[in-house]
Amino acid sequence: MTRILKIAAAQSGPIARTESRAEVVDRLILQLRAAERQECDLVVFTECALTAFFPHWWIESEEELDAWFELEMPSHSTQPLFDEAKRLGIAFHLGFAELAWENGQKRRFNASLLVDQQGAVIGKHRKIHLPGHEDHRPQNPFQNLEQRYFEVGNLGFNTWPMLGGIVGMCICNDRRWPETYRVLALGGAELILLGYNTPDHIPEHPQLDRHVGFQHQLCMQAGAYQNGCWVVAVAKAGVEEGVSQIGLTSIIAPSGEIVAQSRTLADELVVYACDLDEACAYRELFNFSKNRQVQYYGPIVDRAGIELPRDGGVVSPTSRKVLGAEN
Ligand code: CDT
Repeated sequence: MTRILKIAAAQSGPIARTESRAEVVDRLILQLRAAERQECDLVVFTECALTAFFPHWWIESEEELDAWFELEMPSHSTQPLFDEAKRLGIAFHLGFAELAWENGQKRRFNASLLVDQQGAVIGKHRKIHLPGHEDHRPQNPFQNLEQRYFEVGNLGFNTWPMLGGIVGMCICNDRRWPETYRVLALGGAELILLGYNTPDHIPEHPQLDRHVGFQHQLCMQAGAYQNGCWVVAVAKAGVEEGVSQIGLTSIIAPSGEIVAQSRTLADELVVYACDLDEACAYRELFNFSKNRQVQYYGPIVDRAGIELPRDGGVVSPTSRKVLGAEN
């Protein structure tokens, strides 16, 4: 039995601040239908796919902030997307800002859902690596206030059986951390889905701007190869409310090769028939259970920061400062 999944990475162009959920859902439904015409099994939408990316703005009013979040999923305005996907028999991935009540407490997460071909929600991820800052930086051309508006996800990195394979999710900045891919791969992930909003300018480090596209690809290509899995990464692209974001929506094979990529900064479907069994050779070569030497990996989970060597000479004060060491 072949395990070839036809996947549509549904890149989103900019969403205006004034665009309603219903208008955005109409755009997503058009992409679903285009994917169905190409006989796709799965459509992957981006991070916070239902609105403009509001963490780029300083928002003080709690009421105004709440309005950017979804209180339920599906909701009145997103139900048509779920209905249409079910009617077409297409599974999908959708990123959204989640407002949850847990133990009587209001909580905000940057989340994504996995919905099967029957329209049932089978998985949820809450973004774990939140980029940006909490403080107001009005001197910057735009901000990234994810650390102010979202909590660190409390669900971990999970995987789910779907469409004959094992699927994992992460969100945007999660893709830059090798731990993400390895934990998902240890959960059996053969296919990792993610959406992202990545500006092409880093206000605090403009000297890095020329690497933004390269580093976006680098981390995912390495993650795919080192963990023997497919990665499907979907952008919110183009100039949104004055913030210019990269496109480069990519489908990456377990070889680490980018096999399909977007060519525009607008709504665009990137389609590829992904053979999940292409991962077999890499899984066999690395053979985790035989060759991983977990007795030497302790520091990865025992501590977050850097511990300097105690033997063999004096650590320079510059190294100490640059590394932000804990000892
Ligand atoms: N949304 C999100 O996580 N964006 C961040 C911006 C970081 S700037 C290099 C990202 O990792 O793409």
